[in-house]
Amino acid sequence: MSDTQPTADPVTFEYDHLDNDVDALRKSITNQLIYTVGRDQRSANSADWFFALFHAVRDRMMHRWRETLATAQDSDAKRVYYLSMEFLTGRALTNALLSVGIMDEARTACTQLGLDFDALIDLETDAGLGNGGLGRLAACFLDSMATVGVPGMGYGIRYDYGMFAQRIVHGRQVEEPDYWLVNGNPWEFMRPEFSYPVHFGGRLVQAGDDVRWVETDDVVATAYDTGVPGHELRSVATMRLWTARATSGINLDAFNKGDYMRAVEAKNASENVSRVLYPDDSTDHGKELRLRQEYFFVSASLQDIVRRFKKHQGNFDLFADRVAIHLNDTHPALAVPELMRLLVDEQRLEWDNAWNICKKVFSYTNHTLMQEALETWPVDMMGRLLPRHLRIIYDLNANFLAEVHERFPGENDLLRRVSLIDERGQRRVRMAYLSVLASHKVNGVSALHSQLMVQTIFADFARLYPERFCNKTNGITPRRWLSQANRPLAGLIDARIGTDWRRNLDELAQLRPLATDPEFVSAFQEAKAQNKRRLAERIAAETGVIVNPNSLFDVQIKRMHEYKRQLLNVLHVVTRYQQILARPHADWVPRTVVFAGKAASAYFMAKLVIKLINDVARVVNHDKRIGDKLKVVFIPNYRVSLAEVIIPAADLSEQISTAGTEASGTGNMKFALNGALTIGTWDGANIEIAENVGLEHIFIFGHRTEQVAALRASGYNPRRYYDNNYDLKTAIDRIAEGAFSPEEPGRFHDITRTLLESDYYLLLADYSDYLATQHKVDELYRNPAEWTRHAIMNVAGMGAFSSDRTIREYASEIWNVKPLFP
Ligand code: 26V
Repeated sequence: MSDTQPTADPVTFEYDHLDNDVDALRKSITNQLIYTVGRDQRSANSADWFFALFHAVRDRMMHRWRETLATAQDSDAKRVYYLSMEFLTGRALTNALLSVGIMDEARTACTQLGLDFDALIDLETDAGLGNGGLGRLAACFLDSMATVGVPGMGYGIRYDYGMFAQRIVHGRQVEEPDYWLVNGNPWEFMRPEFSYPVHFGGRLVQAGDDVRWVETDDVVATAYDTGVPGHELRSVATMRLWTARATSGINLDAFNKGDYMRAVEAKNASENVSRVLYPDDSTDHGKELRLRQEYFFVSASLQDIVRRFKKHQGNFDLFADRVAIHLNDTHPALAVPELMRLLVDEQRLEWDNAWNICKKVFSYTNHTLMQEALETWPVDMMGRLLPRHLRIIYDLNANFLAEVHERFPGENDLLRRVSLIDERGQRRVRMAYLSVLASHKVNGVSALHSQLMVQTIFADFARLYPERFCNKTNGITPRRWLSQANRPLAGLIDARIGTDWRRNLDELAQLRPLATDPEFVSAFQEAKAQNKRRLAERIAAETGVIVNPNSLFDVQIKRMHEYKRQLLNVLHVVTRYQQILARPHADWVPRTVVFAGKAASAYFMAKLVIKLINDVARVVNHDKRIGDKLKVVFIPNYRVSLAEVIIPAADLSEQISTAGTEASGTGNMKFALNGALTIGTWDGANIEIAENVGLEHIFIFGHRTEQVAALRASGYNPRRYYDNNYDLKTAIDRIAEGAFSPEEPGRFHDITRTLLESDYYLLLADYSDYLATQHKVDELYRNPAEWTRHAIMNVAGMGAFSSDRTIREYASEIWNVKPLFP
């Protein structure tokens, strides 16, 4: 049964075999083992039991999923379609267990069956269909849409290979393919009835005003649906991911000529479009396969949206009342010309009418100001691959530039600057400008970022269309990032203020008076200690390094990027190492500095920093003179499920990007919600975290955005800092001399040279304040009650950073949709 076929006789559900008590669950699990997995108790291995458990849980979501779809269908409500190249959902089982509310029952049922429940849970592979923040945000948003009851759907790509797995070999990153589907994905439903042809190449034939796109190479997109359960199963959102299939099973022409192998190869090639996630979020490489991916999923999604609309409504005047399409960054920006193509070429609407519909339907979120990550596509590539879309973009551009010319006659440079086509050098299509032009709302992801966005990359557009620009500060789902990841703290909070905070995070404010309650403080400390012991065990298992669970856990986990300044953290570590050696008997606060994060495979500097961290770790950790006073670990293969273990154990959260570079950050929110104190710059959402938890409960340091600009404008000279700061000079010199790479002293020359000769991200300028602030961190840590008071005040102040709040704001101020299940 599809989600659009009303049945004559409504199906009534038989719930009796889906009770949530232990007996019913145990029965379900064993039935699933036999009937779905095809094993019996005698032959089953733990993977078989995992799938059996999974299906037993999934069954208990199905009725709500069907009800969610039916309610949305019956209500004629406007729906949100969230288009995203990435959904970094991680694991689904624990989340589902908590959402259905059968965690304890499932554990008992498994124990009764003689199974190790925690080991089973640990068998699940992460769905790593994203690079980092942007993809994880999309996953939190689906969780919140399901919880808040915003009728919506996420559309993306079902990559065969997700984010690569990272191994560390001799201190260096080695990438391995992540074939996450190898054992099957028990969570998804293939929907072959929702398959659409996607065209590439070919040429245009013009007949009067009519343009036909002919002789195309086609691929078929087939839908796979995954249910995303909201809190207490209030509703279940749908994530629909597309996979590529060759149109005809094989190339018939080659087949008929008797060349069987070539026939099958062609089929393989066209299916490559959904093969692999691009693992680089730092530079726009303009690779053709990436453009194909973008168009592939956008075209399938839009055809699906138009089909669903037409099923219930023939009249496109109502399209914008029923449909909101959100562009998660510019990666789905081809949705704009694609909707124009569908409306004009296929549905035969007038151009102006179609364009007015587009402008009401689309909205767009910008996630980065980094010039090198802003997408542009060579005009000739787009013309070859998507001639119809290039033509549409040209026509839109001509109309747009005419409008600008009329409003600002004589400003010819303005026309050149805002054109959808960058005419400097090789001509390129500017995807961000296309997205802004088509969207009724464009948002940034933190207050600072949204402000900088209209002052820098979109300054001209903000002058043309000031009413379009707004801010929607990011958020995170408290279900995964507190309830699920931090059972000890969640349990403690439940005992004091009840359980409602899971869907109303503002309730955490009730913890404020408990920040000095000795009983609560010590229970809070015990929860943290428990999480730290768990992480210490994990570190020992993964790296062989033994860390002291009583040391201060200082954590920086995120993608490796120069602007995020992991290297500044390393400079602090090296300085601390030197200082401990100089004064071994001083009263040092023991620290464990934890790093994790992946580098894009071609990002030389980021990879060299990983090597540096590992080299420093090797030297420091083996230095007998240091002992417990300092340990450094790099935990390999950072991913969602690993973050769920690391974050609850952190004392200190490193959010140290150069001011003005981190659009928002969401890791910063996860740490603060779990009772870590932040050491951070005045950047992204750090600022709003500071404002919400209180400036006295956070460690802010470094140059602010205006000061960064001023410093650069005055001709920044990193040598000045190096020459004038003994500790800084020593740290850099030690690295440069090969103190951490005696077998190859020049190994980090590229790092030290860049620091001294350009230092674009101003590490040297922020070093001394960073060190002074780290000193304050030590001093506070010596006073556990005071430290914990600050930590509790952080948790208590994080209400505003629930992604439920973010989604409600998008719903009312951008999408204009009302929750269906209020
Ligand atoms: C960029 C690119 C560049 C072109 C090719 C492929 C590709 C893939 C992903 C990206 C993503 C870069 C943008 C991004 O992830 N931004 C992050 O978004 C988070 C959610 O809004 C935010 O918290 C982070 O601060 C921001 O860096």
